Amino acid sequence: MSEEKESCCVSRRSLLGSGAKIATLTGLAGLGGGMVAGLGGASLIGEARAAEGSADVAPGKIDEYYGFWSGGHSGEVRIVGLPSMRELMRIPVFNRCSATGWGQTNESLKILSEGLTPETKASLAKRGLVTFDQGDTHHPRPSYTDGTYDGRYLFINDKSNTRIARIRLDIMKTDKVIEIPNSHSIHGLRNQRYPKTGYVFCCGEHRIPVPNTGINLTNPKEYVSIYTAVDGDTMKVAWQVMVSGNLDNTDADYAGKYTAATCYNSEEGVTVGEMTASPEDHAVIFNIAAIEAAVKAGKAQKIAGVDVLDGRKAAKSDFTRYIPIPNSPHGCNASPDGKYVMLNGKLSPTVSVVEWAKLDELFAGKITEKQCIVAQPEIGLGPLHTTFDGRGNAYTSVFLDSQIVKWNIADAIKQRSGEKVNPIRQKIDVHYQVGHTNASMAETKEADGKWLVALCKFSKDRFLNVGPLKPENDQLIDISGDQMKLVHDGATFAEPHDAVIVHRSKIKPLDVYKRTDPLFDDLKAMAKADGVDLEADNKVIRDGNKVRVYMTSVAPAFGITDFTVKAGNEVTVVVTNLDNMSDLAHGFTMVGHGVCIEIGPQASASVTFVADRPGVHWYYCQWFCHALHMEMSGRMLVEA
Ligand code: RUQ
Ligand code: CUA
Repeated sequence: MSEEKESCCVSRRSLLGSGAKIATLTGLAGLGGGMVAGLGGASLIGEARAAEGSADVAPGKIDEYYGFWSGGHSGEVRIVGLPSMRELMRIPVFNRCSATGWGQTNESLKILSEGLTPETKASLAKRGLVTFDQGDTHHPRPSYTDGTYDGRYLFINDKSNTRIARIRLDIMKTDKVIEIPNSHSIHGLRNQRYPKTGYVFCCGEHRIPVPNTGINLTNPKEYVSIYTAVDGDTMKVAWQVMVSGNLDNTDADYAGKYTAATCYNSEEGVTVGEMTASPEDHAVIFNIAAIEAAVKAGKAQKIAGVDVLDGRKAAKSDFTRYIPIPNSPHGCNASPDGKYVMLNGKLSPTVSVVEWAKLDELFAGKITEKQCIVAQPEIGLGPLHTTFDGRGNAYTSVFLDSQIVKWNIADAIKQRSGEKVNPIRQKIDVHYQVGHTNASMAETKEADGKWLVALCKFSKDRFLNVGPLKPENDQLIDISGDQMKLVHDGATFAEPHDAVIVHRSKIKPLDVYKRTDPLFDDLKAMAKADGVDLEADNKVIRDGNKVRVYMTSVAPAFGITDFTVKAGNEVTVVVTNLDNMSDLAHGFTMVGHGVCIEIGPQASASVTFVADRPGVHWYYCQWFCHALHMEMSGRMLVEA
């Protein structure tokens, strides 16, 4: 496709191919520059045969869509190409990654620790930790400008430790992680669509006493759940609203005025029996301008340094409304025409359709909450999430029936007003117990109705038996025609809850890092204080018990091939990868020290450890970078 870039630097493949001829240590340094520019790249680029309705992307062809998959309790995000469903990359977020050193490099540890609350920091410190090494991701969502993806960021929640993270889409790496104070277990996450993101809306699911400092332990009636708006640019909490019931999922409109969130447990119980006793729960509607005005007017209390408003049912606030819907709703999905939000029934076989435009009248006191519901079609057993094709149809995942149900929104509205029409268009079996579903570009005003994924919780007999723990099954469905067609089964590991499908024209990742990236600012400052030029010098700085080793890497050699320290020294190794070509990552692994980090092309990274064992310890590059990759190594000599 014409918009695809041609790599201006040599590809890893052509480098390796020509490696035998040029693999002399002396001749290699020159490869870092533009000497062999123009080789490779272009022939690898082609177009997926998606237009034919085939999910077959031939070898050497590339996909039309990026899929961003949550990794569930693996704590990561995965990039999947569509329609091939090939897993392209994993982005470590809340997890500790052995391959890249995420959670081990000084740079990642700073990102993972700086946004934690003082209480969490103190608690971790007692265990000798600076951060958690685990997370439970559910809802990856890219940033928007004017109702469509702008390619800046992807945000994701960690339900297990009440955090959210931001991933930079230019380098596909996590750059910010914050814990949400006053809240407990962030589940639903969606972004402001208009004018831009803007706010990242986060649902604190479980109800707790606020502040959660030991008060009201046994008095659940005093617990609250908290809806948080984070400023996606600064990654600071903008405001919070206390809510009745357990917040589940949320979504924003296309006008920047309202968000909605589904809540279960309006009973405010603590056991399953108590939580499901009432046939009715609710969705909460948040009026953004009214919330901002209330904060400005000083109506919020400051708790943990954050403005917290009381939007609970009994408070009868002018910025929240409670729309009654059947028991235990789950998914909350805004339609790409900007008109509706679908509240998925879960325990009820229905989806309740709320019209955003009615909310003006609701807040003006002209209509009731129930009058905002314009349709309530019966979909099947266990409707969880709904997605869209941009042609007026909705697709709802039904967990108990193991189906994706296609239905027409306009017909569902007609049916509600008494007309004899059947909004259901087709039901297709999926395998099995589907959770989330999402279609290509469906969460933008550019929904294009080509592909849909059904993220099934069970795979049972669909794959080779791999033991008692089975993979999930992410299925691809072609929705471009009248009838949905199942075209692919994809085994995945624990546990993609949700995924978004983004056209490749929306994202422009880099091939190599920019040396001006703020990511390297700390290392540059440290090097400067040590009188070291990060991009040129290979130097060992001794500072009392601390040793800082600055080295460059150019395939296939480190700039320092041996350094000597004293047993007990705290060693910081800083590696700057001077190779300036696509796909030429190096690594730094220190044998016997649990150290293994990635250094991408033109990146710097550092790791700190104690060298407490006298002897010879080899370090090596673990990223296969060259015909002489095995030789890319050096020795740390530790004196007794
Ligand atoms: S939500 S299906 Cu987080 Cu449905 Cu998992
Ligand atoms: Cu550098 Cu392998």
